Parts: sequence; structure tokens; C-alpha cells
Amino acid sequence: MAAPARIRTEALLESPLADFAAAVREGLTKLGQKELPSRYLYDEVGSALFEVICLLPEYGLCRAGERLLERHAEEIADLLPLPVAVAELGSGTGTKTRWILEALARRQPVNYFPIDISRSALWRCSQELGRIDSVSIVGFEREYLDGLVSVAARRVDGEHLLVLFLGSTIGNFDRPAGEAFLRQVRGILHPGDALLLATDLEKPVPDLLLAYDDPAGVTAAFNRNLLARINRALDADFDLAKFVHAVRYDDVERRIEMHLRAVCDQSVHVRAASLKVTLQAGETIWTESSHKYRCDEVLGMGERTGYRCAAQWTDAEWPFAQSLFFAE
Ligand code: AVI
Repeated sequence: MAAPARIRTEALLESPLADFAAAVREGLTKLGQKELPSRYLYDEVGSALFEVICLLPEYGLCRAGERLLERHAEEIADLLPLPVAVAELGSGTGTKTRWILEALARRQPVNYFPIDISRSALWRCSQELGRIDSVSIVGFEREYLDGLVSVAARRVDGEHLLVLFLGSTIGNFDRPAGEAFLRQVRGILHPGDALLLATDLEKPVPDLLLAYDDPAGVTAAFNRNLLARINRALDADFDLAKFVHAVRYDDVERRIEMHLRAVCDQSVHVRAASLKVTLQAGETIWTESSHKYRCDEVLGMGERTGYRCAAQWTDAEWPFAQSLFFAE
């Protein structure tokens, strides 16, 4: 049996709490639409709720991504130049990565570098994947691009890099920001390095609304937990009973938006951000966007940002794509 994985937790953000307070202050004092950044949905509770969301019958996204990896991992591995090290952006607990690592480990010893801002996610990732023979893991508790720069600096001569960006996390960026991000990743890669990019595809709006507003209320709890997190971490007094989860589809932007709607006029004190906010009945705080794509649009995004697409696989049950790009 392989030794338990070693998780290195290199330099953290300078002051995560100060960054959080600043982001909350900025988002809640915006003129017009109030916002909170979706990255803060994922504290311990939020991450656990997201894992439950992935089990919901109405939310097929995670299962579709995993099905594609399970079905096509060998083909993906055959397309990669060897030797290759694997970096994963936002690895979470790493469940969906197993298929790729196992396929690669049948061809070569694999160095796997999960990058995630959550130490507990990295720890669970090491538990989940650290026992695959011929796979060694070093985790980076860092932001995506910082982590990727560190991983790239560790590569040995002649070794390629495969970057995994799974789960359609790119959909949580605005489209221009998503492209800018792909370009930044490209700037860290060498020609011939690979990027496996997952994207959730367009599907009927009623299916999307149900996926993001499930009858069991798990997504609502996931959304409201952001306010609970602000209460806990920033000494705020949001009354969660005074907010409802609201989901809408913007068919121009082709995205699902999650909001928290105030059910009555109220004011909230966020002490650690030195902030008093007032909300009117019906006003919303926008907490997440989840963009949906077309297959050819994904190819275009890759081409405009310095990649060539080698293959694209789609899931028939839940429209979803995995696209394998090579840096040009
Ligand atoms: C992580 N991300 C791709 C999910 C999504 O579908 O946009 C987050 C999520 N939000 C609500 N449900 C799931």
C-alpha cells in the first residue's frame, strides 16, 4: 500500500479574514445591485453542502463530469505527452480526479499537485487519492494562479504539465473574466502542456432552475450559509430567516444567478468590516453566477487564449463537456 500522502501547505493569503471583510464591505456597499463573491460560499459548512448538492437528482453536473472522466480517462491519457505531472485547480476533495490519475499511473509514476484554498479539502483529497499506487501528492493551499506558478516551478526537465480545471468552475466567472483566466493559465504553461477544461452546457431553463433551487432546499441552505459565515467570521447580525434563496436565468448572459432576497426592510451590522447596511424588502444580494456554454463556444475560448483543442467529449444525459486543450 502506498504511504499516506504528504500535504504541504505553503504560504497562505496574507490575511484571509481582512480580505473577506474587505470583499464583504465592497460588495454590500455597491451602488445598485449588492453582491457577495461566490468564492466565499465554500467554508467548511458550504463545502459540505456543495457535496450534498452533487448528490441531488436535480443537479446532474458533478455526475456528468465524473461519467465523462470515467469513460474517457484512458483516451485522455493516450493523448498526453509523457512524462506529465498533474496540477488541479480547485481540487476540492479530489473524487472526480481518480480516473485520470489511475489511467496515468498505469503509464508512469504521477506527481499530482492539488491546489485549493481549503486546507481540509486538501487533506480529504490526500485521503481519497493518496493511496493510488504510483501517485504522489503535494497539495498547495493557495489561490489557483499562485499555486500553479509554484507547481510549474517544480517541474523537472522534459516534464509536461496537465492542468485540470474540472467541475465547470469556470462558469462561476463572468465570460470575459473566464477568458482572462484561461489566458493567465496559458502564460504559466509551456507549449505542449495540456489543460482539461470542464464546462456545463446550455440545457432547458426549467431543468436549470430546478438544479439550482432543489425541492429539498439544499442549494438554499448553501446560499444562506454565506450569511451565516459572515455572522460567524465577521461578527455580523444577519437574520437568516429574513432572506430567501432566489434563482433566475438570464437568457442574454446565458447564466443562472443565485440571489438572497430580503423579505422585509432591515439593517445589518457587520462589525469586523465596520459596516452598517440597510436592505429594503425585495432587494437582493447577488451571490453567484453559473454560466452555461455551447460546445463551439468553448473551442473558441480556448483558441482565443492560446490553446488548440485536441478532443472534446460530451455527456448525453446531462449536457456537459470535457475539452482537452494543448498550449500552443
Ligand atoms: C462549483 N460550481 C460549478 C457550481 C455551479 O453549478 O455553478 C456551484 C453551485 N452553485 C449552486 N449549485 C452549485
